[in-house]
Amino acid sequence: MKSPFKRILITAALPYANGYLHLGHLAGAYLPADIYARYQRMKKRDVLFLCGSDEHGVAITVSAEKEKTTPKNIIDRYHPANKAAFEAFEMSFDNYSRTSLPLHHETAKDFFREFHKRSIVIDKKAQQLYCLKDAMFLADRYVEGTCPKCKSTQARGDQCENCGTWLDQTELIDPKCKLCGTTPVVRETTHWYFPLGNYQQRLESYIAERDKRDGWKDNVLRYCEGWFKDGLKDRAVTRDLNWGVHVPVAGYEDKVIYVWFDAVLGYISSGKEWAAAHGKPEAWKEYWQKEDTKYVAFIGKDNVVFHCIVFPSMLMAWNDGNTEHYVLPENVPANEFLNFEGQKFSKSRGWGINVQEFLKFFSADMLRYALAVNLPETRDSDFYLKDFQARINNELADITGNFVNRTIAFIDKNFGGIVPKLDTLNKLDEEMIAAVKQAPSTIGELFEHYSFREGLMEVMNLSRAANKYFNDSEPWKTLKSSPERCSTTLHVAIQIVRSLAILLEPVVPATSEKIWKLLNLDIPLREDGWDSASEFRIKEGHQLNKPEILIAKIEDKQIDEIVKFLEGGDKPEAVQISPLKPTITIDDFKKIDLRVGRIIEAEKVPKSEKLIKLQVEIGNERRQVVAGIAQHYKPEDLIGKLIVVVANLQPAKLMGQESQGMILAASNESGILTLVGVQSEISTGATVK
Ligand code: B3M
Ligand code: ZN
Repeated sequence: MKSPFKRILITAALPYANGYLHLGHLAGAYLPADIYARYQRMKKRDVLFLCGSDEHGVAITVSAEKEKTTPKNIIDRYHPANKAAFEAFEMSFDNYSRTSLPLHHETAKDFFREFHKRSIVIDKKAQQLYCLKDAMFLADRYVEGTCPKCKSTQARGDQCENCGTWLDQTELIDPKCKLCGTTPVVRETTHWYFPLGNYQQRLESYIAERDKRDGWKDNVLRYCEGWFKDGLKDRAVTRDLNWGVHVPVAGYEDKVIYVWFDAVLGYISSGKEWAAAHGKPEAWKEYWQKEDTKYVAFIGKDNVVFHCIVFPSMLMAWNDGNTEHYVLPENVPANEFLNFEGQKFSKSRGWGINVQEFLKFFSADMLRYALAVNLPETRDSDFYLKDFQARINNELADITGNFVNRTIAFIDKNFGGIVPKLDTLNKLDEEMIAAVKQAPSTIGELFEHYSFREGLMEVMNLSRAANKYFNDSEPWKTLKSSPERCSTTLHVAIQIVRSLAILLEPVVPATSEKIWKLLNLDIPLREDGWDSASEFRIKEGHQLNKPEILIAKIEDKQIDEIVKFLEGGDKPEAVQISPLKPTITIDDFKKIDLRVGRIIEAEKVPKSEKLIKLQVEIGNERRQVVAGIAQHYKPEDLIGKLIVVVANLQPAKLMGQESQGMILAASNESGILTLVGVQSEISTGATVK
């Protein structure tokens, strides 16, 4: 990192909360961002790492329509699920926010108001596609047609996924309504336009300057050059939709801000949420508004234009009129795509595997390792399960795992687990020591420049060298023939075990922790810091813990199981439902009086993290029910919901609150919980049987 920076702000693209995250997402923006964040923290740098769900736009409303539900239901399903998937994958976000938060709406409106006040955005009459049958303007993904550039027939109203062009919907050839398939008509409406063209020159020099300083990726630069060559134009930044951030200008409240124009600001809102949660509401400004912050925005390649052109120009526009200046990205590392078993991930074709599912079969570290060695940094790459198995077994287990294990086991067996003495060095020792000394800076340099794949390769080279060193030193022979030699070899080897734990942490944090535990060191792993990997910090005479297998190999059977799962065959053990309870008779069941109720009041039980106190209407009766759902629902979102109550349950007291019944909820092993409701409106008090 160049010296002018005091802190690092890292963001990773906000995934749409309209589907589950899959491995392709992880390889695109998230794993690289996490490796970078963890590495920088190990370097003892002041890091803020932000992300969140993108919950607006037509991506969400279309999903809702497909499922005949509300956009709110869609985001309330996928936001918590994706947040949990990221946690399971050990993403180290400082905050994972969501753009439906009022805090974010305010942030987006502030920007819009500012642009409106200074007449940066201008309202113009626009010809837009309108579907007579559905009686609506067809914003973005509501319309599909042929791309004027690459002639793909599946271009959407705002973007062609095939060639990445950001389109104006009226440019589409042969447009069709996505909802009913008819050809829309052109109608006049009014929209607010952001004058991207006014910023072109500044954007060009901004990118050239940052590229010179921090080395931008070729793929990103080429995209931007393409944009500049075509010339940037005014872009409509509002839409005739109901879902999103409403335009904060009198007379335009029925329109919303274009999803990309609010989503990129979600990074800022996430910082605000983080600051508030830490009781220092202004702290986000340290990261966002001090020029000695290095801001790095990790994305997938399809998001380049929005992060390299739209977002910076919005920040420039804001900065021009304010004394508080936002930092612009120092770099926007964008990855290409990851394919799965030779084909593109596709939600519509049901191809691929989502993160939570994968992690039921294999550990997060295994997945992190296999993705990291194969990141699509410069071109698309492929994820094959067989390849995954080979990588874990032949590399992580056979090289790193084996070296760690044989070193600790040898010391355990022959030195009672006590680190032996470093005696006179020979040439082999000296070469090995030189390699360890060099490793943190070589690998660090690669991570610093977003070459995570190569950085990891260097860590593995060090593992390989360490294994070879162990072999060539033949400690099992010198144990008898030359005890000082033997103790020196093992002393050097155990120091390398410690170095590897540090150098591997950004990629496989749980494995690193495990190694650290085996080493039985007092200082926590992350406190020792990256650079200390070049030093010998384990003292002679230090007691190690008993050896344990670090990485279990993946058996063919396990690969067969996941393949079967992918093919939709028998569900393997990992995803089987919990065992059923003993059979009951219909009379047993009839003892339970289940009723439909409506939640009319809801509040959190003070001092409890889990409990919510509900007032439930059941016919003309009103009950107080205390439910353990506070980690899944916000009280205000519960009001009005029709639910099912066990109405004849003996009352009980929970945290001092009387509960007169129980509400039904479904929950699975990964802790996801949803209330049981009824499919359509019915009067409360109705029996459920
Ligand atoms: N939600 C697109 C995507 O998920 C979009 C990214 C927003 S980043 C501010 O690929
Ligand atoms: Zn239509």
